[in-house]
Amino acid sequence: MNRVRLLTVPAVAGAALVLAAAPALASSTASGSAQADLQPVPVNDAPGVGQAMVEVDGTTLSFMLESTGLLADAPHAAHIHYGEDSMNACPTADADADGDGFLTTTEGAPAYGSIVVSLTTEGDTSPDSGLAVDRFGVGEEISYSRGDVEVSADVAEDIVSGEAVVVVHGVDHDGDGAYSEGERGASDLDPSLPGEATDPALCGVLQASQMGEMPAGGVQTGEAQATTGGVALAAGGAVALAGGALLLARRRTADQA
Ligand SMILES: [Cu+2]
Repeated sequence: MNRVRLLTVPAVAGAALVLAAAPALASSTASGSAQADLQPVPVNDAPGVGQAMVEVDGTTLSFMLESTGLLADAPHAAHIHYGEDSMNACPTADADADGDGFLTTTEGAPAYGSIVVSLTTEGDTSPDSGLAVDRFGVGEEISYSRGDVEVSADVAEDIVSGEAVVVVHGVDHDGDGAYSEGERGASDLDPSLPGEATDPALCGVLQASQMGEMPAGGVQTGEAQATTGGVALAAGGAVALAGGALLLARRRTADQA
């Protein structure tokens, strides 16, 4: 990389070039894509898996969310979480601080932070819609996407930098086929809802793909960087394909069970 930088110094030495490159760099800082492999949250052990993909273009975001195996006929709230002081990670079993055998959304917050985007199927996507249970995916097989989600520049940056986390909620702890208070009790987020409706089921860190780190002005820095960009693109494509195949394989297993 040092060698590349040395080679490009003469290219950006001209003031005109620097001025021309500035707007392109500014608009590309929060652009890129990220994907999350959604796995069951420890302790809650919901029987499901999923995948999320997010594309960021400035402050506009598009996303795709898929999950399979969660409680049938029940809404599954889903969000992008982030916290400045959080671990930017999914919780481990230690997060069940009180050891009651239920890992609540609040207990997971030190790992993944709070809601920054509500991944609703329509309408508002702000944290205000975090529990808008009539606007999330429903049931065992969930798959939807949106392309018109406006976020702040900070949130866009957090996603592109690979620090945001996708969480899908709703766990039928007692296996009675519905969200019920039972032993789990009321939700820590909204006492009018059973805790089962809001407990985190699936979680995955939104890993930024190399593809998103290729600056729009990269062409000006010469052939060396263009080659690197090509390799990164190929790698990103392979990851996406592998993720899709994995999900399909799991789905088949679930169908057979
Ligand atoms: Cu959430």
